[in-house]
Amino acid sequence: MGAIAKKIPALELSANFWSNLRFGWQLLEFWESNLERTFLAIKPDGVQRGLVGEILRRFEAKGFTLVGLKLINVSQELAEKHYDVHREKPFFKGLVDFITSGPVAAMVWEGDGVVASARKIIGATNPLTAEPGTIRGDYGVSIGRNLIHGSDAVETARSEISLWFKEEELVSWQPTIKPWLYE
Ligand code: IDP
Ligand code: MG
Repeated sequence: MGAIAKKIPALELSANFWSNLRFGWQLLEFWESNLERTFLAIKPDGVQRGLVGEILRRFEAKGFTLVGLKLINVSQELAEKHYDVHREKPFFKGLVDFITSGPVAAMVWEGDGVVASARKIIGATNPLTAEPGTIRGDYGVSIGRNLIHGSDAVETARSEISLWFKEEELVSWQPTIKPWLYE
């Protein structure tokens, strides 16, 4: 192939062409399905309290697919961008101080309807009013220590994923149990 490709430059492009085509096809499949991705982050209280495993387990057990995961110290800049919609709120400074105070487990999860479903699994913003059975309802007692962030809409998810993750940090894969999860 190499020798022939040297003689015919057009063929040299072809390996790239097929790989681009495959990537494009996967993208198209993702678009056409109801597959969504959401951004979740276990805040410093969740990490400090040793709840990373328990929280991951809930989303795994539900049937969602983990496509991105990293433990990071959040910079001031990232924190302020992430919470930009709350910039004018009285709790903004406390929120940014808290999210930058210790490690955060940042994740991207994939699945049909995962954005809204993850918000249900997480529960209401105030853990005292969050339903038992939800993460905040089961493990929290105060609004400023509510353990986990979850994107509130598909559009928000898209921008939060690109804010927190580089494209190459996300892994597309096909869970072999899929036929047992989806009709
Ligand atoms: P959400 O996390 O349920 O989407 P948002 O209204 O987007 O809730 O608020 C972002 C975060 O800001 C909350 O998760 C919570 O940690 C914090 N927060 C919201 N409201 C208050 C408040 O009244 N006092 C202190 N912190 C708050
Ligand atoms: Mg929010």
